[in-house]
Amino acid sequence: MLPNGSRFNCSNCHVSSGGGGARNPFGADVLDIVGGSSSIKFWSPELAALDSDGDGFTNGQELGDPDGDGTPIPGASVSNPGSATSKPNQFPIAAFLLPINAKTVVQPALVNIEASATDSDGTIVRVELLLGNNVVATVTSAPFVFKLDTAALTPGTLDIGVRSIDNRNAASPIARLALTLLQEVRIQSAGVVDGRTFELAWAAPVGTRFVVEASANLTTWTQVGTVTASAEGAKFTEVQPPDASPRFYRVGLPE
Ligand SMILES: [Ca+2]
Ligand SMILES: [Ca+2]
Repeated sequence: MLPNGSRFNCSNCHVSSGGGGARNPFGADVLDIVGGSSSIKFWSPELAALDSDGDGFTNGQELGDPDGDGTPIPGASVSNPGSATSKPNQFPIAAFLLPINAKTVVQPALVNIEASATDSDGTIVRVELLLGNNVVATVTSAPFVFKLDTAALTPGTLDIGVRSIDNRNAASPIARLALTLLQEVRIQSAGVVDGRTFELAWAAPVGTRFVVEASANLTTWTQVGTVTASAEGAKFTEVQPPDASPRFYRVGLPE
């Protein structure tokens, strides 16, 4: 006669879990409204709108049918409408602890991701890392830190999510962020093209910005230019002084 009534059975209306005898506050309201018979269908929007036990949640919220139409919300948290100590589970929340180390990363980078998770009426039992809708990693205690290995992922936009699960197995909404994953930079050509101009070319998505650095000793690096990739790819050129000594170049993303 009640939505999700089997969760608490006789205890929905009676002090004794075996039924009969004294009524709890919800049972008293049932008695007021329908005269007390549990053999007729007595659940109603009127009964759903009351907070019989005074715990701050309506009877409808407690039984997972807020509007009282008799059709409960699938998966809703169910608590006892006649006991002020039994309350609907509050959903946990989860969020990214920003900033993560970059918005754009190059394979095979490890991306550090940390999440925060709280549950106002219980405890967090795990936090999940999602790629799209797939759970790819789980951490069961704080700090909720993940290292996302990008080596085997497909370059493009990564849809990264985190969600938490509480001690009553309720899942938070998923917090999401987008991360751009670029394929590892592969130099396509490097050399002096006209006797004095050094030219370096590599493939990259249009619009991607790179920093080019040079070093004489592979220890100390100096930025020598920035490049934004066009439809033809990315190209860096630098005119060498006549007495230039050999030096190394490297390409990366801006800090
Ligand atoms: Ca209650
Ligand atoms: Ca909770």
